[in-house]
Amino acid sequence: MRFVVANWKMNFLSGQARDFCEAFLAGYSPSPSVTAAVAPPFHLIRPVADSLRSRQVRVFGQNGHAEPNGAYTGEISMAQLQDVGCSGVILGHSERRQLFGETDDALVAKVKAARDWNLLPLLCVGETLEERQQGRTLEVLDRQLSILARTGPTPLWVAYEPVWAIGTGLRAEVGQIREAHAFIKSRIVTLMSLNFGPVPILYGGSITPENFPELLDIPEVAGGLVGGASLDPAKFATLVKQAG
Ligand code: G2H
Repeated sequence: MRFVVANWKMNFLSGQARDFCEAFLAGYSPSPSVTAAVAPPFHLIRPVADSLRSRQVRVFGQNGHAEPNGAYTGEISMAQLQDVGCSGVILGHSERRQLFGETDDALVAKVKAARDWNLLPLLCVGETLEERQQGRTLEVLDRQLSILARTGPTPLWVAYEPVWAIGTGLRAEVGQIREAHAFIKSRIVTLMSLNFGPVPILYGGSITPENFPELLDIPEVAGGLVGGASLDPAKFATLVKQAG
């Protein structure tokens, strides 16, 4: 099974999302060997879920709060994500970590809350350019993954997203991806009892239909978390097809 997840980030108004779904569905046929998901901004979750559900495309949140409700202005809870049709949630994206101060400690509670509300956590990990240049890539991945020792067993997907490859057009090299994915896999096996089966490890960072086939050839890569290219319905349909 392979996995392709669209991370729309803070893009699209209602009409644009409607047009996307229409165009995407015209070029998409479900395959038993691919799980496709779209993570829209909050205001689009319900209409996108309604539109894509019949074709087995899953809908994820891009972030969620650990508390089920309460005085947290501007936040959305895992319960609310589930209520509007999500079956998973992206957690720990580097933009959340860098721009909104999301910490590893906060992610422990978020992963637990996602599990409690039957949302699949898609945990993002990855090093900055400075950390890579300092030879600290595996140390950073180790720290980010160590939260799993505190969450308890959970169904999980992980995305390796080197921060320097996100939205920059710079894609990590095959050797760098292999090394990081193999390390992530070995840490997950140590940190978690794999009661929920093997954990898929996706790559993310400047994926396009031009480079995705080469990425999918890497045995350690179970699929992709796609930002920019996922905003084009034809490109996203192509990426899902390539994974099949
Ligand atoms: C990384 C990725 C999606 P992009 O953030 O999560 O975005 O494909 O634009 O690099």
